[in-house]
Amino acid sequence: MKISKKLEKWVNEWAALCQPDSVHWCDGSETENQRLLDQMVKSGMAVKLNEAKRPNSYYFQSDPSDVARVENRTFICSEKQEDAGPTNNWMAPAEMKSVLTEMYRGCMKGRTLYVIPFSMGPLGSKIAHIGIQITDSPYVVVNMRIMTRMGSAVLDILGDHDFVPCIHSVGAPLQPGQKDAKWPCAPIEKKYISHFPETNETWSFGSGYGGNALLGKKCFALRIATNMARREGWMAEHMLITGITNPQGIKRYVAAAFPSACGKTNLAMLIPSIPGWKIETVGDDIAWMKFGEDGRLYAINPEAGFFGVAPYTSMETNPNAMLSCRSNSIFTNTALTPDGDIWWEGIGSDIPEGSLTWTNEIYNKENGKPAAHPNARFTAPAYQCPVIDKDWENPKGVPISAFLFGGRRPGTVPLVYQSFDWNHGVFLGSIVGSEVTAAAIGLKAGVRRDPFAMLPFCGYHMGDYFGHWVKIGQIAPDPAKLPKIFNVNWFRKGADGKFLWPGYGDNIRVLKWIFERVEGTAAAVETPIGFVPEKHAIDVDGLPGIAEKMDQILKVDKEEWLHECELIAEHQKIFGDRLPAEMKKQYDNLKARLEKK
Ligand code: TSX
Ligand code: MN
Repeated sequence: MKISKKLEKWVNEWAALCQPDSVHWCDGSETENQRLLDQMVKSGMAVKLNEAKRPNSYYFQSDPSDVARVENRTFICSEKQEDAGPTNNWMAPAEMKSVLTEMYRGCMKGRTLYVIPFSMGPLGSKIAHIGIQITDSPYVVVNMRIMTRMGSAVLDILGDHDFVPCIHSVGAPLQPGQKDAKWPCAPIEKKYISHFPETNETWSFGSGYGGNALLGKKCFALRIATNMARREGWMAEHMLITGITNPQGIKRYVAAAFPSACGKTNLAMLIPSIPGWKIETVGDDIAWMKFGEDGRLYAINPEAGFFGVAPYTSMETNPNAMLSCRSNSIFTNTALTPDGDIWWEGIGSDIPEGSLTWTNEIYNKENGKPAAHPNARFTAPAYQCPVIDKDWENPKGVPISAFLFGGRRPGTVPLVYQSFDWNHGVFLGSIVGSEVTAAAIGLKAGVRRDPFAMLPFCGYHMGDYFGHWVKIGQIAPDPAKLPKIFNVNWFRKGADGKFLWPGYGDNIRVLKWIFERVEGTAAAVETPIGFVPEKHAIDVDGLPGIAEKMDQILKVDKEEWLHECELIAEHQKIFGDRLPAEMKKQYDNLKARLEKK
C-alpha cells in the first residue's frame, strides 16, 4: 500500500485524538471483508443469511434510535451563516470543530480505527474524486466497500494529491471489559453530521446509519461536492442516470431528480412496457457532471452500489433491484425469516411464521407494528443489476440529453411538460415539490417544496445554488447542446381519488415522448407552463382506458396554476435577495402567461 507522509501524519493525529486500541488501513480485499463480517457475526452485530437463499449476504438491526438521516443534527459550517442559507442548520466552523474535537477525544477507546481510502467515481476519471474516511464502525467499512471503489488501488493513484477528509465515529467508547452494544451509537443530542464547505471536510459523530455514516454518499458526493462544483464550474446533483434505447437502436441518457418516496430507484431500472425500448441503469441516486470536449454535459455515477429503501420493493415494482440484492448484499432493519432470509412489507409474499422484526421481536400481525422499518435498506453492488449500463463505469461519463424533475402532485401538474428554455427549466427545478399528508405530524398538508430534490443535500445557500444552475447555462460551451428540461408527475389523481396514470413500466411512454422531443420529432402544444404533449403524442397503445383520460392527465388548468403561483411566490420569499433575478423573472413570466386573455 502506497501511503504518503501527509496521509500518515493526518491519520496519526486523528488516532492520537480518538485513542483507538488499534489502527487498520483497509486494502479493500475479499479476505479483509470476510474477516470483518466474520468478526461482526461472532460479536452478534451481524447475522449471516442462508447461503442457499441469499449467498454471501448479511443482516443487521440498528439501534431503534438510529434508523435514518438526522436532518436536525446536520450542519453546514461555513464561515458566514448567510452562506449556509435559510434551509440549512449552521454553526461557525471553529465552534463546531472545538465542540467535536472534545467529543472525538477518546471516542474510539476499545475499538479499531479503520482508514478507508475510497474513490467517488471510476478510478482515474477526471470527474471522480478521492476521499479518506476514518471510522470505528466495521459495518461502515463493509458498506463502503459496496457503495464506493475502496482500498489500496485508491491510495496508489492518490499519491500526494488532495483528498476529502471524512471523519466518523459512532461515539460509543468502550471501558475495559465493557461488552459492546449490538449497534453502538450516541443519543440524538450528541449526533452531529457536520460539513466544512470551505475546507472540503466532513465530520460525523454519534450515528452508524446510512447517510449519517457512509460519508462518501450524501456528505461528500452531495453536500461537499456541491461546493466544489460551484467553485469549479461543474454539477453535483441528487439524480438518477439512465440510458434509453429506442427500437432503432438510438440511445440517449437522461438524469432525473425527485424528492424521496417518488420511486427514483424504480425509474432508474424500469422495465419498459412497450416493445423494442430498453432502459439501462448508470446510477440511482447521484450524478456528477462536467462539460466534455464536444460541448455536451457528461455524467458519472460517483457510487458503486445501491443503498435502496427495501419496503415495497418487489418483483412486481422493481425486479432489477430485487435481482441486484440476490447475493453479496447487506440488509439493515428488514425482517429476518426463520430460514435465514430477509422479508419486508410489500416484498410480494406473506411474512413467514416466526419471523423476527427489525426490533428483534417475533412478528405479531395483531399489534400493528411493521416487521421491517419503513426506512430499512439493502446495500447491493451496482454491477449485479441485470440492466446495468455498459458505460456505467466509463471514466468519461455518459452524455446527458435531458433532465427530468418531478414530485408527487395529486393535482395541478400534468403527466409531463417541457421547459421553454434553460432558465425556465432551472425554474422548474427550483419549484419541485411533493404533496405531504397531514399524517406527517406538525406539518400542514400540502405541497412541501424540495428544490431540485436537494433541500437536505445542498451544501450552501439554496438561492446561490439556483444561481449556479443559471450560470451553467451561461458557461455552456454550446448552449444548443445543453440537456432539455422536463417535469413529470406520475401521481396525478382523478376525482375518484385514484391515480390516473399506471406508472412503473408504463412510464416508458413518457420517456418515449421526452426522447422524441430531444430528437425533435414529437408533437407538443404550447401552454402557459411549457410544452405539453399533443393529445395523441403519448403512445398509449395496449393501455386500456387511458386514451379517454389523456385530457385529464395532461390538463393545464389556469385557475389551479394561478393558485400554484401564490405558493411559488411564498416559496421564493424564503431566499430573500439571494434569489437570482432570473428566477423572479421566470415567476413573473409564468404569471403573465397565465393571466393573458
Ligand atoms: O416508483 C413508482 N413509480 C415510478 C416507477 C418507475 N411508484 C412508487 C412510488 C413509491 C416508491 C409509483 N406509484 C408510480 C411510479 O410511476 N406510480 C405510482 C402510483 C400508482 C400506484 C399503483 C397503481 C398505479 C399507480 N396501481 C394500478 O394502477 C393497478
Ligand atoms: Mn437519495
